[in-house]
Amino acid sequence: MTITKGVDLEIVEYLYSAEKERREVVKVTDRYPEMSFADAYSIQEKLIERREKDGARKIGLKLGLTSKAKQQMMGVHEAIYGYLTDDMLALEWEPLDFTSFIHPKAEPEIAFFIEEDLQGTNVTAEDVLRVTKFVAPAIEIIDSRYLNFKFTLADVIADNCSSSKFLIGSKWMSPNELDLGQLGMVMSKNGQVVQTGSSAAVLGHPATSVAWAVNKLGEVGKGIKKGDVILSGAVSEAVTFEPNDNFVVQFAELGSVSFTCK
Ligand code: OOG
Repeated sequence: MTITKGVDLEIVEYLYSAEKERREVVKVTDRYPEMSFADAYSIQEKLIERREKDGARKIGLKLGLTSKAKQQMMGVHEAIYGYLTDDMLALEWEPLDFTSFIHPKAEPEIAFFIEEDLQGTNVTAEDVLRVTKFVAPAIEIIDSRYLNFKFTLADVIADNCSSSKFLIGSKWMSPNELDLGQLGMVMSKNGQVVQTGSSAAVLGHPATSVAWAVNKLGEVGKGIKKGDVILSGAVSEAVTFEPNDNFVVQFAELGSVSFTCK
């Protein structure tokens, strides 16, 4: 670790206040270029603890940079993970308030509902599917706290991987009932198709993505828990939105999920 004790908590307050005050801020590595991935994950943990102090509850995980396209864009070879808290859950029938964001983007995702604790460093996609009760269509709203949505990998990890809100569609299915590795997806904005993709974009199979996160957590003696919801990573590029925009994400077999922003 290269970031000293005390400085980590300053960075936590810096990012937390940017989120609360809906302000873009200069990225952390501009000031602390030495911030390592280990530092960044440790800051992320403390940022979540800070949210918990304010009443938020950890309810699961999210994956990021799970597509080859996005990894190439960032010049990295690894995915990243962050945490979901209960206050991030948004509802399809309640318009999102644009003023609660900085510069939000929407991305299509597949959510996993976990029914058994799972921990280890050799966990496979099959293990993940065995402990998954349901999968459901989801939308993640990402809203990086950094200026112009620009950051290094360490910056985005510290910023809880740009997490902001997420929505879950109403069709929940057992992963055994569908071909989860090859689900077609169409995302529309105000009735126009803006992204198409396949669940295969998520590290070849969304369960592989979840297994990657479990193994990564396993390295630090952690795992996923019964009751967790996990967003397995974007199926396509993220798309920006403005007040009055409406999004629908439609998955083959798995149904749809939508939101409107006011
Ligand atoms: C990082 C998080 C992206 C995903 O699924 O790739 C993400 C970013 O802000 O691009 O959640």
